[in-house]
Amino acid sequence: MSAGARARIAALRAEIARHDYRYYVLDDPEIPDAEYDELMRELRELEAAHPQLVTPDSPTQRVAGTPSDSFEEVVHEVPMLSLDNAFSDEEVRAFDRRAAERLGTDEPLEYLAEPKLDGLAVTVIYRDGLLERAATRGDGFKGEDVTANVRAIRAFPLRLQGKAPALLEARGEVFMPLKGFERLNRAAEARGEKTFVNPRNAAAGSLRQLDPRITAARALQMYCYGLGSVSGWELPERQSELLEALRRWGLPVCPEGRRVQGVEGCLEYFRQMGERRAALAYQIDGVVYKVERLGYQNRLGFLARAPRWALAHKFPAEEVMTRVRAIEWQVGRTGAVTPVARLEPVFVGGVTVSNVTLHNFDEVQRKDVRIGDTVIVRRAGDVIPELVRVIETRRPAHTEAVALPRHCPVCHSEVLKPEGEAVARCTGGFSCPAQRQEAIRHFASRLAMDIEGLGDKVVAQLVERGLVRSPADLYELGAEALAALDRMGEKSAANLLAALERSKQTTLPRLLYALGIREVGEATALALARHFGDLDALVEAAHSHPERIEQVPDVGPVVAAHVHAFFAAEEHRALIGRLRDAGVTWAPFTARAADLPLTGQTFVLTGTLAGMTREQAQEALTALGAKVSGSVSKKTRYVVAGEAPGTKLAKAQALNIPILDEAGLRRLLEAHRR
Ligand code: 5U1
Repeated sequence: MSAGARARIAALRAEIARHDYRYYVLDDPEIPDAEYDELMRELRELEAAHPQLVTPDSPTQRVAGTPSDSFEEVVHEVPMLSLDNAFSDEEVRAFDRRAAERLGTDEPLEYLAEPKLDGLAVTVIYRDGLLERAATRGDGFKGEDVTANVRAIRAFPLRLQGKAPALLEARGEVFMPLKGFERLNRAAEARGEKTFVNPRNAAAGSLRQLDPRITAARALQMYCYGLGSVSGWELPERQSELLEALRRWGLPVCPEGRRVQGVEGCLEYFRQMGERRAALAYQIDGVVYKVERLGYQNRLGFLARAPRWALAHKFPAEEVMTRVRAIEWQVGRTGAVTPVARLEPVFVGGVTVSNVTLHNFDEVQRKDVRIGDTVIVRRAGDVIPELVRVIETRRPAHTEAVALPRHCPVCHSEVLKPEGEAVARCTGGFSCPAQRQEAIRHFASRLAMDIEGLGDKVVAQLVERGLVRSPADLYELGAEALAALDRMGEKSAANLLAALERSKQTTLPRLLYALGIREVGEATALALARHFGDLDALVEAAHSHPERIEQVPDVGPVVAAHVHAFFAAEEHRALIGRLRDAGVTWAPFTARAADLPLTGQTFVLTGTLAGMTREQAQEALTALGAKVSGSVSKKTRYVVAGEAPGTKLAKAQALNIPILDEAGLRRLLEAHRR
């Protein structure tokens, strides 16, 4: 093999990495695209001639392997928390006051202020300088493994520059600059394909691609703003120094970040960014302030799902005017009849809005929304759109106040609104096709029986054609009937039958949740399963000793009454019988320690939790396999801190152990419940 080829390959790789760095990190490209492409072509040819010289960090290896069928789940070692939001100067001042009080300082705090990018959060692990794994945020505790796609994005170096730590987990936002977004949509339009509604959706859609070649072809950028796990590197004293270090290792960091003094510095930065926002090459929805000193960040710790040392200050929600074309009523799984305003479509907050929920009849009356009204609609960032108010001066003549329908718009059964309740309900129960459809959708959903391939459109057809009236009917469907549905071929029908077959082996908590008992969500289903152990014991208690249901932790009289009523109904007992006959099985509920998600993890509890006793928290954790210990050590996985925490919190901060507050604990428990 020629030493010349080896040296040229090394030189080309270094040159290409340098151009990636100049383009993505410094935003200062040195050569035109055509020259860059020429370097890549030469490298590809040399590697083709000398395949033994190909290494995983070569830029030719960004897109490697074949498209996958799905994304693997990744558990985040350090949870990816979110940010608290502020919508006014006053909220920012309150945040700053709280931080200063907690720290016991009178000096103005220093902050690192930066734009809040409208993209999606990712975390990327570099081991010994090499890109090892990348994942999406997911629910903050578990995300999806998107390594193959992140490798395909040129903004991410495959190898860090200089002396990198043994382990570095960089966190940031992947986004699509506006030019790339417009180009992507123009190309989609030219091909007659669907366009993306906004750059954030385009970035998310491009990253969550099963084929990394598609990701590679999209103009994605990334800016890092923080860290997850790190080892082999002593953290600096300041947030700005941390970002500087990331940049030195070759990771892109937003160039707009500034150190600012005190809350006035923050607000001034916010005003400036507001003015510059339209001129930026990417979309932002606010700015983020972070306490600059990492020592202070540690002392402030976390509250709920967000750090106490950082705040997102959002730009005001966009408001637009439009007209109400109609007010329709939708019927949900439990018969709730919900008003929805159909609007003349308007573009607001980055999406086209043509419907908004009005929540319930009381809300319609309070806002006095009428057909034909001109209304103000608001949408901020990722928040669902809302109808703010009616402009009464623009109301056309002869409108009428909206009345609650007396009969269900779907099955024509009577609609009742109990005194004192906001929600009106269709009394049709399972005879109402809308309730039936929603009940079946719920039964099949991921956290319930998890029947893959039984999406909304399939369920709607099954109900409309009268093939399925009760969830038990699902298990009697044949391949022919399924294959005859719209957009369902033999292959999909066979897949759905296999998914139905797989779903028959389930767990008691899933089954209880799937039954759709009113007010019985996933957590209550788990509590009921844990308390009664098997379904017969629960049914027996519901019949003969309803008071026993109230003894289940977190179950009050209202939920207990719903459980009682559910199992008292003959049709529900028949449903359970039919499910059993169809071969649906669930083991009695016993915690098997070895299989549990938190096995091997030690938690320490300190302070008082508002919504649960220490015993309940301990029980919930141990049920998931965790150990709960009385003292903090290096081996502690999390410290759960309630109000008025003791010295354990300080010790955890000194040891850099992640701290969860009550909401964080709840989210962790939810994420791991099965
Ligand atoms: N710019 C920026 N965005 N952002 C989002 N910084 C930042 N920091 C975040 C998040 C969720 O979280 C850390 C403070 C934990």
